[in-house]
Amino acid sequence: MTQGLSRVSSLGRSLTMAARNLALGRDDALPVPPEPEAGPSYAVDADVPVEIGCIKVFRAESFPESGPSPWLDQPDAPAIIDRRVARREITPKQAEICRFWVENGYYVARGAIDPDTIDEAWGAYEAAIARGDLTLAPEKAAEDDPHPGRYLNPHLKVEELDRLLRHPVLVNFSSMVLGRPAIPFQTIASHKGSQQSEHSDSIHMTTYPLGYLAACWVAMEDIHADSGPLVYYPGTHRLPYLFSHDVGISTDEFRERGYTAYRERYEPAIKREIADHGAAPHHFIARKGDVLFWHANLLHGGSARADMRHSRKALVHHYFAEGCVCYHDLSASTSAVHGPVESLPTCGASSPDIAVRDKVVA
Ligand SMILES: O=C(O)CCC(=O)C(=O)O
Ligand SMILES: [Fe+2]
Repeated sequence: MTQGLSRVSSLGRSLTMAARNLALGRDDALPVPPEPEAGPSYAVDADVPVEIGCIKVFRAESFPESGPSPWLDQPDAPAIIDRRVARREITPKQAEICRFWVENGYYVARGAIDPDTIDEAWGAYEAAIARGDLTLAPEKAAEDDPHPGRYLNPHLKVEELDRLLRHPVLVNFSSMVLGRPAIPFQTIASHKGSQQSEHSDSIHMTTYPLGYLAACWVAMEDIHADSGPLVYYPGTHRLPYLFSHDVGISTDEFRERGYTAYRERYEPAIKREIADHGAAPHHFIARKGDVLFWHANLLHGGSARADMRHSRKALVHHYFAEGCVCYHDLSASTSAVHGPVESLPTCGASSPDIAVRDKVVA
């Protein structure tokens, strides 16, 4: 085994633990979040080990093609699900959810978060804004847009949002579909529809091996159909991953032109993918407390706001799986999700070009 890589060999164990702990809906007992595994958490038991300290440019094209894929992405996932339910490692209800995930790459958990928790979290967010602890940019989508813009990682400033990010239902669901303990990474709070073009979160939050990211969108109020609901395309998680390199965005170009290059080439490429595959849009018309979970590669975005007056209050959460390498493909920088970047091993005398990623909106 190369330096910096330890075969945690935790897939089966973590999965069982996570699945056992999963609970959805108000009838289930509140589960205990899975304990993080011991050991160097940046390491990964990849089928093709890499000397992580020698990766100079954290780009998808710098990594070999490698498994293991998350258990629900494996070709025999349905059979694995059957075996696990037969062994009573997951309940029949969880098996049904997992089968749906395999096919569709998402799951809607209605009423997964109780209204008091939602109100407490959003109230604390608004209070922090009122106190001036955080300031929202206007991000006006039109002259008559009355709602403020999004805020990245408000959980770092608002304890109640941090608690929501770590809510057992969210963490345990994510752990179940990832097959490893889910590590909270990033939050985005929004008062209004993002109108963000369709994308896969994997270009913003990339893992080695691929697929070890899960996201969820929590409705913080009832969502109006004219507010620009989240739009997602069932089944698109099975399309090939598309990275910066695939659309000709070099690290130099991203440094110089930032998201302009992304808008010029990545977004149209994704729209073409959707059209070529005839993928059908679904809109998340949610009630307060409903949660949409999605796969690392499920295409989604913010639909057009038909009526600017409607707010669309939401919290998005992103989780990486423990044990994978996590980075931002566009800027080729690592994510410090598993501890300080400085703690990554270096390769002999080389000095990896590693920068802490500080601002990414997925
Ligand atoms: O809330 C939205 O409209 C999109 C959010 C999103 O794409 C994300 O957070 O990954
Ligand atoms: Fe996204």
